[in-house]
Amino acid sequence: MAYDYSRFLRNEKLPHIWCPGCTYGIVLKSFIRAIDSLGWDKNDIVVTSGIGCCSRLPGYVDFNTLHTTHGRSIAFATGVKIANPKLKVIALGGDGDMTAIGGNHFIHACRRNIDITVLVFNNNIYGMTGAQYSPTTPKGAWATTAPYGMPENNFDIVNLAIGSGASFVARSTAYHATHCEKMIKEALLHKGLSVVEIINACPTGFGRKNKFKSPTSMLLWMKDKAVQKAKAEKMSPEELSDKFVIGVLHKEEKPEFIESYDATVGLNKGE
Ligand SMILES: Cc1ncc(C[n+]2csc(CCOP(=O)(O)OP(=O)(O)O)c2C)c(N)n1
Ligand code: SF4
Ligand SMILES: [Mg+2]
Repeated sequence: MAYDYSRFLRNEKLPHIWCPGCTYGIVLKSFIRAIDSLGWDKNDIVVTSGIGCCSRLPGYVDFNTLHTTHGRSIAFATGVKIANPKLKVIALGGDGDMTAIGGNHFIHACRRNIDITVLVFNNNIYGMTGAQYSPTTPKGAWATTAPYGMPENNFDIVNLAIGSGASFVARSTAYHATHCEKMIKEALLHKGLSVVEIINACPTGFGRKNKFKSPTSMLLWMKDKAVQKAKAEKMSPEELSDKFVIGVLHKEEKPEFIESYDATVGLNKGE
C-alpha cells in the first residue's frame, strides 16, 4: 500500500510552490517518514524556518510551525525550546539562511549545544531571490552575482558545524531519500545540537546555468559524487578529492545547553 503522507500535511495548502524538478519535495517526504517512524505526537513537534524556497516547507506540514525572518530560524527555535524544553524543535533553512545572514545564529547554536535539530537544505544558491551566490556556491560556479564565476572560497557546512561545537553532524542528499530519512531520524534522537546537511538541487537557479542539462542530471550528480562514510574511510584523499562524504560524520556526548543553563542559572528563577 502506498505511504499516506496526507496524515502529516496541511493538504489544503497544496499544491506547493516549488518548481518542477526541485528536490525539496523529496526531502519533505523523507522528513515526514523520519518523524512518523518515531511515533511522536504532532502537538509536541515545532518546526521553524527562515525565508527561502525551502523555508516554505513548514507551511505544508501539520505540526506547530513558525515561518520567521531570513536567517532567524535557529533564533526562534532557541526561544521556543527554552520556553518549553519538552518540545521537539526542528529549525530548517537554506544554505543562504543558515550560513550567510543566519551564520552567526548557526555557529553559536552549535557552540551552545542546545537540543535542537537543524536541517540545512543546501542547494548552493539563493534559490528564491534569483540565483545569487551563497557561502556554499562552489568556486567558479555561475550565479547572477558571479557572472564570471564565483570568486570566493566556499564553506563546508559539516566542517563548520563540527568546528563550532555541534555534537551530531550528518550529511545526506535528496537523491539518497531513504538514507536522508535515516539521518534525520538519528539527528532527531540525538540529545544536543544536531545538524543534517542535505544536498539539494535547484534546477531553476543553479542547474540551468551550471551545465546541468536537466533536473535528473543534478540527481545523478549527487549519486555519482556522494560516498558513504564506510567506503570513504578506505579511499585516499586523491580518490575523494572531487567527492563528498555522506553519513553520520560526527557524534559525541557533551553537556546540553538547557540542562547546563538550568543547573547554573535555573530555568524558572524568579517564579
Ligand atoms: C533581511 C532579508 N534580507 C534579504 C532577504 C531576501 N531573501 C529572501 S530568501 C533569500 C535567500 C534564500 O536562499 P536560501 O536560504 O539558500 O534558500 P533557498 O531559496 O535556496 O531554498 C534572500 C536573500 C530577506 N527576505 N530578508
Ligand atoms: S527556484 Fe530553485 S530552490 Fe526554489 S523552488 Fe525553484 S528549483 Fe527549488
Ligand atoms: Mg539555497
